[in-house]
Amino acid sequence: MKSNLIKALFISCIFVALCSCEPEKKKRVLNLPQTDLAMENMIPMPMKVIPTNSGFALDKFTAIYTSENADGFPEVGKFLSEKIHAKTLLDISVNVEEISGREGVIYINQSDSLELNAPEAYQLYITKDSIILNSNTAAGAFRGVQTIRQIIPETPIDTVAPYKVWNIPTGKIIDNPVFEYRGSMLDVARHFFSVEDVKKYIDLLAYYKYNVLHLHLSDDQGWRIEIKSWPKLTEIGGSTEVGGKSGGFYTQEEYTDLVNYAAQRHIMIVPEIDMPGHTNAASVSYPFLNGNGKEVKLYTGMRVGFSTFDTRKDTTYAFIDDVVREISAITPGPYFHIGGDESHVTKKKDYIYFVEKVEKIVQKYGKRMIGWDEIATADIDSTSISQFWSSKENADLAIKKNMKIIMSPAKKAYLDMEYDTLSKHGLHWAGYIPTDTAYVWSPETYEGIPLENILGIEAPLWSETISTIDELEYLAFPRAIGYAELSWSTPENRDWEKYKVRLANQAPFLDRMNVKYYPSPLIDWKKSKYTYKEIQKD
Ligand code: TNX
Repeated sequence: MKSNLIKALFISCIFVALCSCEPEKKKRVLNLPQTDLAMENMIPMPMKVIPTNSGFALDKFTAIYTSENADGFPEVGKFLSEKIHAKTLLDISVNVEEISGREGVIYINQSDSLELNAPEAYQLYITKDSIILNSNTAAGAFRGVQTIRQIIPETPIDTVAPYKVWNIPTGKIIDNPVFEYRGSMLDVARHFFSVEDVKKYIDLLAYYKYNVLHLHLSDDQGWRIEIKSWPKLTEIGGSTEVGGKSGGFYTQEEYTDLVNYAAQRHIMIVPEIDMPGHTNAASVSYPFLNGNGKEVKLYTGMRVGFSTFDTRKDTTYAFIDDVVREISAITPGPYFHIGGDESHVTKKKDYIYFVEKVEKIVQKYGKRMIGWDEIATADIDSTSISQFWSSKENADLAIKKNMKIIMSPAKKAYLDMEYDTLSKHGLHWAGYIPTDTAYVWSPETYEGIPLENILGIEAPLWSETISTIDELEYLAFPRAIGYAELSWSTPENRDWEKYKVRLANQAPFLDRMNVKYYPSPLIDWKKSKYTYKEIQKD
């Protein structure tokens, strides 16, 4: 594969030498305006940015070449080409041998350099003549591609050339995330969201370098994933949602489609089946599971903490075994989330017994268990992971057990909290979370949880108050963009005043993606000079 690249480089040099007299292709003599890579609106902010102040001309002569035999690299090249098209309407070829007419080239290289010895590290070298993106893994290359997307200007520059030129600032970027787990959770149980909606959310997360989407697939109000051995879960348990409208569910094929779509964007899906509480929908479908002693019926309200599985029945665990087995079989990622929160009507000793038994089932199917912070009250393995949402006491128990912790403190990281008293959607039991509060905190030091225990950050979006993609976007954006920076960028590279400007400049992207973000009054949102439609017209 390297030989192909060398060949491409060689041919392009000869070509440049031969053609430098041809006026049409002489774009390097175009006077590209000075640039400053350090002033670009990149989010998350990369680790190091070293500007060299000239410009790489992205135009119809540009081509992309990738390491061809390195796993996933050609796909990353194609992804970049598609996204360049979406932004500029340019058609950029990928790994096409014939390079006549090609001048500036983008190389996406698999590199074994020691400097890139981290799973998602990448380096970008942008000169007047080429963009070289080096990474050890396709995941790292994919993250680097997001950086390239973000520094392509929204509009072409004015040149005398008879074709359009986008002036990409030159310089060097050295980048690597602080946290290995950078996620958002979507609650598709309280209100169901279609495959198409979830894909759009995945696209937006990918642009900001997230690598995890946690799907909350079951709760009192709905069961959202087909389990072939227990069909009533979706027939009955999936039939409704909060507010009483009809619900929905993903077939295993649809779930697999989501898993693959996310994987193409180097995002892993973490499935959650919430238990032993939050299980009304399962118990309506199969009443033997119910442990609260009451008659179960479909529930479409917003209360929590009233349901529980019967934790002392063998059949309950046979059921859970099937559910974990079927979902694990179609989930390539290493994690299975068992919920475990707010089991207010499960006796403490039953809760502990339950979590310990379910941990074994999860491990039997080759997965690592994640659960909300309450699971650390049980005697579980250090390999299991606690998701901190409210209890410092539970976090301390997890630390004592040497467990890893995912940081999702409700007061800071809950995407379903209202921005302020005027918010159109959301709850406020953990407080209001305006755009600055969401950004100005340190997951590295929050509540004194030791850094070595922190696996990463996750921003959960509970859906009691939202039922459409527009409403989802209102709560998630712009805050999810800030969490992306908190989980990727070093504390030295985070500063609200500077971030605010970079965030304001996300508006053209969000508009182009038709994202109905909350236009926070704290941000001086940028209006784009040209609309996307205008670029398309001429
Ligand atoms: C608490 S956070 C819950 C969810 C609700 C959410 C609403 C957690 C682990 N449980 O069941 O949807 O509050 O903000």
